[in-house]
Amino acid sequence: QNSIGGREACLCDRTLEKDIQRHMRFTMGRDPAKPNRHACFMGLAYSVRDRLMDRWFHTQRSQYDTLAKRVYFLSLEFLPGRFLMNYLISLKMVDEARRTVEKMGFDLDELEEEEWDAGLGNGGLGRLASCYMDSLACLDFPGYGYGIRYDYGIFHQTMENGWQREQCDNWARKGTPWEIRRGEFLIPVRFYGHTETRTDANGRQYYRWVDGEVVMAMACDILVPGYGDGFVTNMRLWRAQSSREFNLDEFNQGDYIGAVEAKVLSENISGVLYPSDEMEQGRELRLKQQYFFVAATLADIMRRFKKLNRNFSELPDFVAIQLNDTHPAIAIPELMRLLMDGEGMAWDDAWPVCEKTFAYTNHTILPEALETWPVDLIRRLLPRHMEIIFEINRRFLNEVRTRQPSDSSLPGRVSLITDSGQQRVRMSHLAIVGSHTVNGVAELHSKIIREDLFRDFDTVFPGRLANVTNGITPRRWLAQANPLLARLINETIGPEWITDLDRLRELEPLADDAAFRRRWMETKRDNKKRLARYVLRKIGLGIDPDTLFSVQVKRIHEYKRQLLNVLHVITRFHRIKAAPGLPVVPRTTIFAGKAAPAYHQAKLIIRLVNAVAEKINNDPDIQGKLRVLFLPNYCVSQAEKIIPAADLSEQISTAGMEASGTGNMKMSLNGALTIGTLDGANVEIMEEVGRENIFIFGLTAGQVTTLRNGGYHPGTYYDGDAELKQALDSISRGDFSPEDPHLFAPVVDSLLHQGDYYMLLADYRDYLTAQESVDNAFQDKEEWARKSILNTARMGKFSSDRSVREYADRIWELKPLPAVELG
Ligand code: DL6
Repeated sequence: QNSIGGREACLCDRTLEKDIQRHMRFTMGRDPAKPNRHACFMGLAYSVRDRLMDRWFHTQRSQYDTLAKRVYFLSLEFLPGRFLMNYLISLKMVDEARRTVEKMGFDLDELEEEEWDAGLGNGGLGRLASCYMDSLACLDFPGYGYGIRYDYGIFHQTMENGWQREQCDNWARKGTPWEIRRGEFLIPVRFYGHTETRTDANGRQYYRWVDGEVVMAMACDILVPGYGDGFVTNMRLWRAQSSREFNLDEFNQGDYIGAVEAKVLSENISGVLYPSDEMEQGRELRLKQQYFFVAATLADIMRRFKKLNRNFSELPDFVAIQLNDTHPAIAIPELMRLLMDGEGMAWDDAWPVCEKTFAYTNHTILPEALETWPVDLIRRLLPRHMEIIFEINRRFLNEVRTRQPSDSSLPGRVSLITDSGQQRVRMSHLAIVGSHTVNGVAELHSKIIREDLFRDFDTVFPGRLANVTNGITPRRWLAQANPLLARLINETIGPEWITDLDRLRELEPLADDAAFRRRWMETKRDNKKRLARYVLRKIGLGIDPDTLFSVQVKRIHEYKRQLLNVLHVITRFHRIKAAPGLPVVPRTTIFAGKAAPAYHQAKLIIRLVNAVAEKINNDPDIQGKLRVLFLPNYCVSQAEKIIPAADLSEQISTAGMEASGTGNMKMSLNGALTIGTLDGANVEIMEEVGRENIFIFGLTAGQVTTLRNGGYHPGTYYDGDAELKQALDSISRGDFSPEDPHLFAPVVDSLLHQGDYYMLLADYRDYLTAQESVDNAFQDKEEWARKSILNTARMGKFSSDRSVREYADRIWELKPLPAVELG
């Protein structure tokens, strides 16, 4: 029986097979007598989606009927990956679907591969947003996600001669069965133009934003189901549409092509996701994207609120808006504009409404990733918003001067506008001033925010800066990605962990049970075999599941220090070459991740990984002892294959730089042991799993600062460490690029001659020592299995359910609203 939460009005007497065939015939226009794999996938996808529709209507209706407060999660990025398995798991329909498609001649795992990932995000920030959507739905919290329905998601990465190449990710080219396009539901969004003052009937002056160009935002909805109940929430993504089919003036003057071009140009707004995980300083289109989705979203929220017939001062009782980083921060002046210019509120009444409605999450302290926009650009694109931002700043700085008269430089430090050189708006300051709560994403990160990055705001707004440690959804990152381990756990302690991850603690005693340890490690080995088959298929390289799989998968960035891992690999290589007869613990070192297309140093690091892999994998002395590989096109569905197979999770960023990390949580949940610095959420992972079950090395965040301030000299480490010198010299000499010996000179230069900002050389020796501890631990199979089980058992804290509950209690003041059983 595929129905949960009651009978489905639209499906009461249908079987899944009949539904698939009906969709093949009537939705896909395919002859069900000659089904192909894609048609079967689409038929299954539509049939599964059908089963959520009534639950969705029902969830929406009950929220509306009870006047529930809702949270609106605004994010320029969501990274859901694939939907099919997620829907099947939440409907508890996996077995039924498998049997049904088998009967029709297909294999469910192969059908799953038909689906193109929805890669509408760059990495951690977007994936976190998707985990939070899953938890909102599973915990029955009334809420919506809002974002952009990009035509092209994060680029498809291929390798050409070891270099990253980017290809367009036309993810919805074959049609996507998951989205419901609301072609009739369009919201106008204005750009450019100018403001005017007018006077109303009572003689009061008000502002109007007029002229310019109007683009329409079309709603595309994607359902987000809870787990095993009737709750289904919504992710509403906006797509740009031209406001008119043709510009009639140009058309009538005979410029048909010009008219069509203008139409196409305005639709570019939702064309492509910016592929950098940092900010796009100067790009007008990026700012347009931000305002486009914010304006459409707030119009939608206001439309819904107005149906309640309440006073606008009550908005925060019904609406909480979470800003996922500063990308949607323009929502603050937009809400002020709507309340004042649209609804006639006075500033003093509108501002507290804004402050009580918004909360902001900071996801990075890297200076280059903190958004600022030129005042001139905002003024041209959004003239009314620039006026409002100036007024917010004027009032805020007056308050600051009154409250802290003795600190004359404080206003300059906290101002929303930079005044050195070109004036720019600091979006983080705007977001802090306009929100009631600002949170970091791990304890250490939030401490750095409070004590360093935003310390002035901690004085100006005591108590505003908070922490909510990130989390990951156990549905995708264990139940879906690792069905073998999930089955073993279910058989052992039951399935309650899926919605209550703390229940994994019940596995702890089993760490001492030899039979269980054996089954645990057999499961890991099966997952490693599955990954080995995938690697062979993708890059033609054979890897041995009995070696230690060390995994570093994440965006390629200097602060994440993939290069430190490479230096370690090169040293291992040199050691084996120097003493080929000595026994070693055989390893497979796996890298994957995308570099921002304009980030040349990161792309050179990918090239280096490939070059090192080429040399090592082809050296006869090294066979069976060390393998290195770079898997192209890291994405959610690939992560689902890699993570369950990891023995060792490499989380080796410079301390103080990784806000949280979430790959660290995913791997530990899947029984990998972490080698890491005391950075981001690694600190809390260590606290949970126990210092003896993790390999910690390197400088602490405090030591990094002290060393940097006291004068850091990478050359001393180079001169004082023969193995480090040998590794760097071998790169400089061209050992890994004999055809172009200077190819990697910029990599070595960054360490030896440009200050080694990320302090790889300072951490190198300690990292190598920690890797030796890993080797020793891995040789003791029983002990390793114990540690692996304890890692999984102690990951309860890192469920996104816990994170979302904290947001709901402490920030949104939101109560769950379970959907009533369908009758
Ligand atoms: O909070 C999600 C994720 C963290 O886990 C990572 O540590 C952090 O690097 C990432 N931040 C970004 C930065 N983007 N912006 N702005 O992706 O957020």
